[in-house]
Amino acid sequence: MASWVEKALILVIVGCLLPALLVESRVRHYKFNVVLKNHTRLCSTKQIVTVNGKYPGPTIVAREDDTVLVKVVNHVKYNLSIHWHGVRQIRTGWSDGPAYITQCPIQPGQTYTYNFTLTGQRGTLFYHAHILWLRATLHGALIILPKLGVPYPFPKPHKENVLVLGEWWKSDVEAVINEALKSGLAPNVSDAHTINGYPGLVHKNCNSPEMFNLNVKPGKKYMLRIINAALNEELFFKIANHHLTVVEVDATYVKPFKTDTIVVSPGQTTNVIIEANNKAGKYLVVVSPFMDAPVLVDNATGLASVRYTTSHPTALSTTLTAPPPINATEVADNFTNSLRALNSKEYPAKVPQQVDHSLLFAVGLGVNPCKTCVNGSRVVASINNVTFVMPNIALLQAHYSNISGVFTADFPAKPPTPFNYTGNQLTNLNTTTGTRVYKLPYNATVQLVLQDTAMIAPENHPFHLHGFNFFVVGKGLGNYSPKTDPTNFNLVDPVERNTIGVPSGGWVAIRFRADNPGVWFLHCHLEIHTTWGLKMAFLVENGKGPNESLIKPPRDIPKC
Ligand SMILES: *[C@@H]1O[C@H](CO)[C@@H](O)[C@H](O)[C@H]1NC(C)=O
Ligand SMILES: *[C@@H]1O[C@H](CO)[C@@H](O)[C@H](O)[C@H]1NC(C)=O
Ligand SMILES: *[C@@H]1O[C@H](CO)[C@@H](O)[C@H](O)[C@H]1NC(C)=O
Ligand SMILES: *[C@@H]1O[C@H](CO)[C@@H](O)[C@H](O)[C@H]1NC(C)=O
Ligand SMILES: *[C@@H]1O[C@H](CO)[C@@H](O)[C@H](O)[C@H]1NC(C)=O
Ligand SMILES: *[C@@H]1O[C@H](CO)[C@@H](O)[C@H](O)[C@H]1NC(C)=O
Ligand SMILES: *[C@@H]1O[C@H](CO)[C@@H](O)[C@H](O)[C@H]1NC(C)=O
Ligand SMILES: *[C@@H]1O[C@H](CO)[C@@H](O)[C@H](O)[C@H]1NC(C)=O
Ligand SMILES: *[C@@H]1O[C@H](CO)[C@@H](O)[C@H](O)[C@H]1NC(C)=O
Ligand SMILES: *[C@@H]1O[C@H](CO)[C@@H](O)[C@H](O)[C@H]1NC(C)=O
Ligand SMILES: *[C@@H]1O[C@H](CO)[C@@H](O)[C@H](O)[C@H]1NC(C)=O
Ligand SMILES: *[C@@H]1O[C@H](CO)[C@@H](O)[C@H](O)[C@H]1NC(C)=O
Ligand SMILES: [Cu+2]
Repeated sequence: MASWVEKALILVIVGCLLPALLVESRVRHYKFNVVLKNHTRLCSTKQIVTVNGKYPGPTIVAREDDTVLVKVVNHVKYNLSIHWHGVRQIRTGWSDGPAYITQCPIQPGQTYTYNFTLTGQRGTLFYHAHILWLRATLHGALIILPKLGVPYPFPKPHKENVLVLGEWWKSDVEAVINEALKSGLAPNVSDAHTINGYPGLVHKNCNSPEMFNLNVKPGKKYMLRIINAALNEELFFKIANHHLTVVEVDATYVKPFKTDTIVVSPGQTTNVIIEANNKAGKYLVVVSPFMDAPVLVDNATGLASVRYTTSHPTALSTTLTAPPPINATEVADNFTNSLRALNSKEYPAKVPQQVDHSLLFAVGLGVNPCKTCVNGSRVVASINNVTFVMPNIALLQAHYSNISGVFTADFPAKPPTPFNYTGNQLTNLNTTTGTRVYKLPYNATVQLVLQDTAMIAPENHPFHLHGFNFFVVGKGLGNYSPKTDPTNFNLVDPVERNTIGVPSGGWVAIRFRADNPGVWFLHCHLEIHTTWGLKMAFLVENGKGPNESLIKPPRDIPKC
């Protein structure tokens, strides 16, 4: 034990060194000029919305405990907001980003500085626009390194690479969604899947040489930070002749395991380690959609390569691999069922063992009347029969300033009328509309069962919760049984993440502690489903303790 004199001495020394060595480096400044950029892919040029002219956008790199300041300047004609996907934003909901939930949009010509601290998290996350369909091209990686001097809980790889998976439309994405909203039907699917912005070799009658190559040195290990930034498609990812050792998902460590194929939903991230232990050559990387429901998707395979660097760079032969079939549920399940929290002494899985609020949300599609639409009706989506309507004032602002009439705090805890959720339900397809939130006291524990419905068709919905990580304690097919299913829950080392796929025709159970005051969006991360209303918000009240309240809004917070 150090005496008080020693402690005082240490404080003085540290106090002198910190400003120079640590404190300065702990605030990371970024400037995001959001601009239109002419971009050519698939042999056609169009204007896309980008950060600093880049697609994908620049990578943010920071350490755990750092504060990140991103000054966003809107130079485009669209309203804008940016979400730091997976960042907990403890007490800083003002910097979370979903438009009309935590902030009003940054209007053309305006500026807003996001200001958040990376507390208790390390790994790969990403940022993306959270308004309209702008996130199709406005997205990029957000890497949180461990604190200085803290190692990874696995051997340090030789190098690290970011692989951002995306979707490319030849048309303007806003035209695509506007056309769909007008007709009431599903939007056009994308024309290509991209890897770091490139679709790969020959594509849909366009002989384009553009492809991302990952150069590796024989014998070395590489960590790939894989991000699904696609709008509407879950993706398989695979590399010819290379095992993937999975070490982290959604910026939480997992018990490492080997697999050939991973599946990543929009909003999810996965870190894998590969070893360059093959003979010199090029190895194909394939990215292809996973869809186990009768829903039309873009079936084009995105291609990249892992390229061994050799002293003779010519004539490397390429080893091919085929992606899994589009409906390979078994392959997807194999991967997701293998995920377990690391649950070590340093990184314990703090799974809530008791539940204060037990919620059952039926999630799926519906059909509502629409006089001007093609069929006289439009496809919608709902949670517990509520199709969420976006307010005109951000919910967080309405909550903080006690503005009434913006939302009601009566979101149903369970479906208003229970039914055979996964049966052939072809009646009662219409829904109610409303801006309803579910209120939670500070520090309450929540168990939320997300139950898919077969309304129109069952489908896998990747659900994303803002402001929290949650534990995935159980999942199953058919209808959730509150009597028998909880006996099989994993309350020891369930995977911890921020986005989880509700199985097609099944359910998933998650648990979290409401230890972050604010208004937090919960929504399907298939952008079309969010657009159709598959979303709601939790309102978490302030606690009584000194660090348990939402901070006051920044001075430059945009106004509606
Ligand atoms: C970018 O594209 C727009 C129309 O798509 C065109 O008017 C403009 O000239 C292009 N700019 C450049 C620098 O190529
Ligand atoms: C960022 O937010 C913190 C409070 O969370 C505040 O102390 C700090 O001044 C802010 N920085 C800027 C540049 O606004
Ligand atoms: C959607 O696809 C249809 C059929 O291919 C095409 O006619 C239409 O122009 C497309 N819409 C957009 C916005 O690209
Ligand atoms: C994708 O779907 C189209 C239309 O259904 C089909 O013609 C094509 O062969 C499919 N491509 C692949 C790679 O499966
Ligand atoms: C996947 O689709 C193919 C072609 O439609 C079909 O033959 C096969 O049975 C399907 N597999 C599964 C597991 O549903
Ligand atoms: C599931 O994983 C096991 C072990 O990794 C493997 O042997 C099996 O082939 C996999 N099955 C599928 C369908 O991928
Ligand atoms: C709506 O119209 C489309 C195109 O005309 C048709 O394919 C579809 O079956 C219709 N859907 C419903 C629910 O009526
Ligand atoms: C629900 O619907 C499914 C599919 O039609 C059926 O197999 C199942 O028996 C139904 N369950 C109940 C409880 O009615
Ligand atoms: C949803 O609400 C609408 C409007 O009240 C009603 O017609 C419909 O039956 C409800 N559907 C379900 C599944 O509860
Ligand atoms: C729901 O649908 C039923 C029958 O199709 C119709 O009578 C009722 O008016 C609809 N309700 C709403 C709120 O659209
Ligand atoms: C939150 O609740 C847990 C019990 O569920 C308790 O142990 C803990 O002290 C509480 N934390 C705060 C900050 O109230
Ligand atoms: C941009 O946001 C403001 C504030 O909510 C709103 O008044 C305006 O209509 C929006 N502009 C567009 C083009 O949607
Ligand atoms: Cu969905």
